[in-house]
Amino acid sequence: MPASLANQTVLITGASSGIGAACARQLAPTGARLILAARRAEPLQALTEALQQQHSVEVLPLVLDVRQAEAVSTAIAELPEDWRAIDILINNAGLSRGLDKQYEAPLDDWEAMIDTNIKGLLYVTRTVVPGMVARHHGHVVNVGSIAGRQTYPGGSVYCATKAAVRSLSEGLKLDLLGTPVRVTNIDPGLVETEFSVVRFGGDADLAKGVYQGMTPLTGDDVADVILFAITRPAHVNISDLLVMPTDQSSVFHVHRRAE
Ligand code: NDP
Ligand code: 8X3
Repeated sequence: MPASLANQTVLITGASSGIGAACARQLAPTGARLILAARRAEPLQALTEALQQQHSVEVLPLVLDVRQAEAVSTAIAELPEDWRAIDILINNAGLSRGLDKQYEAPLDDWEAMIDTNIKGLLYVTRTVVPGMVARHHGHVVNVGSIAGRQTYPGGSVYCATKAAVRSLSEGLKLDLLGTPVRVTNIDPGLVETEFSVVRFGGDADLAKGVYQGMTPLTGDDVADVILFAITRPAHVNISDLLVMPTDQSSVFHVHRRAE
């Protein structure tokens, strides 16, 4: 039987769109209390209001750039007192920038991906997990990618950041052994969100082409799996999950129908 999420405080990073927003929508009817973090205030506010109208859910929007170590620790330390005991952390904020060759890519793109996907995830983890250990209760979900398991041309730095997420999940689970705090790593294949629009600097046509002729996952498909992982009984740790579209079997194998 799924464990109840009632009164569990859940921090979702990258909640302003895609997988993070889908997690928020699916968690809203469960009785969980939601802290929705991202850099853009407007979509966070819109989601907060929509969820509050549709469900009797407590939601706290938190404008936060996970790349800023000090801002992360201050933001968590300064949460209203009854929001500070975070039970579930969904480390989902992340991005890719460009598809340039490793020997040609703009350095700024590397900095953005490494600072967000690796260092940002670490800053949030470092801030939140000590409280979980002290309270003998908690669950960390890290969103990696199939790109962390297989490298594709032009993707080497993004892929490396997601391989790092995988190592960090493994390392956190090892370091938490002997505590009841759980760690789940989830690696999705192609998911149609704002991800490719961000990767291609706002070029929506280029982004659309990534999913052309195939049926990608949706943010909701991934949120579904995350909800499964966080509702297992306390003695069950779903450590590692790969979730792929039926139309995709590896980063190199995507079945596309003529349109
Ligand atoms: P989206 O672009 O739709 O969402 C990314 C989220 O991350 C946004 O809410 C964005 O919010 C947030 N974000 C980015 N940078 C920062 C930052 N510095 N501080 C705080 N929040 C930030 O893409 P997805 O939903 O697809 O991506 C979510 C995660 O899933 C990422 O880690 C991605 O790598 C991973 N993933 C995606 C796949 C895909 O095919 N889409 C497949 C496998 C994994 P804002 O801009 O408001 O800060
Ligand atoms: C996102 C999936 O294959 O576009 O992590 O890198 S992929």
